[in-house]
Amino acid sequence: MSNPVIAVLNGPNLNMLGLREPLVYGPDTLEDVEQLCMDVALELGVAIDFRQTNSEGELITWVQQCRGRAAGIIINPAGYTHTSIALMDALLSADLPVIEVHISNIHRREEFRHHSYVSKVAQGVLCGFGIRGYAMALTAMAELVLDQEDK
Ligand code: CA2
Repeated sequence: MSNPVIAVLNGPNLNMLGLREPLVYGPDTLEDVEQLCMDVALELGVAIDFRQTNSEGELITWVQQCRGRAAGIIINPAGYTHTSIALMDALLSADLPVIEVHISNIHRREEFRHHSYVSKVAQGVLCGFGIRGYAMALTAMAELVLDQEDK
């Protein structure tokens, strides 16, 4: 059988990683994050579909398209984390395991970043580990989806 596909979806402004605010988000670019995910996925025996968009609608369309195509969703919803009931609804109806990732520790930052709509529908949340959080999420997701395949 072919390797299960894990969607790694990134929300608005994450295309600016490494280009601005290195003190908050670190020096790595989104390309570095994608390379890290590809390396880890290869080791784990999963495939990844890595994307970034600045549009809420496009992010929601991608989540909808995961149903039947992907085995799980890793998402850094960026600013939509704290605002988007529509994204939460889409994740819920995708009926797939969801892991939420944030590069920074959102709970050490401004009050408005402390609440996440996405956490309500996520299996787990990783925040504050920098871009390593993506690798950790992939490891956790691979365990979930490969376990599921055995059943
Ligand atoms: O810590 C994270 O990963 C966040 O999801 C990043 C979002 C922020 O709104 C969330 O509260 C936490 C912001 C992404 C913007 O990333 C930039 C990176 C470099 C320069 C400018 C923005």
